[in-house]
Amino acid sequence: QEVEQTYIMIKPDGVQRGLVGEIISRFEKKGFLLKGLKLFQCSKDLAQEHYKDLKDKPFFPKLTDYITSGPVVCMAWEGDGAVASARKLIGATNPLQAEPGTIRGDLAVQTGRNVVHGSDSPDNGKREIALWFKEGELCQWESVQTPWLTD
Ligand code: YYY
Ligand code: MG
Repeated sequence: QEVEQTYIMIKPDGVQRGLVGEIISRFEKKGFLLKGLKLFQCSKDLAQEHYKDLKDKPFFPKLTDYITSGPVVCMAWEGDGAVASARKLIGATNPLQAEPGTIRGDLAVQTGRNVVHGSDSPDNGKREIALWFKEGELCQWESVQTPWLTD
């Protein structure tokens, strides 16, 4: 059985505000395994495909404009329970409701500029990683930390 993977993306505001290292660090320190990482300027088509479940929402045009407004940092992180745990590390969609200690709770104030994306299910984790990464962009490797993180 394959290990769960989640797609995490630092949105253009996170990149512009110099929060890339801070955000990556939270997932790295937690103990997930980094499988893919790149700085990337995405097309409107890709942003629309990524957020296709929201295409009928009134904020959809603004959301896709925002995601394409500058480079994003695309990441694939792996680990048991990585999807739900990453959502907890990220915090609530509205940063004013996100708990202190979460990325959005600590680093953002507005839903429309909430600095980071995380997949909401293992199936979407797979779908989104396949959407944002090409063949050969993910690395198969083992971390020396694994025996110190798991029994
Ligand atoms: O998964 P998450 O990012 O926490 O929220 P979603 O409900 O999937 O919405 C995706 C994205 O859309 C959200 O991060 C900000 C934006 N958005 C918005 O601009 N206004 C809303 N009322 C709801 C969501
Ligand atoms: Mg979502």
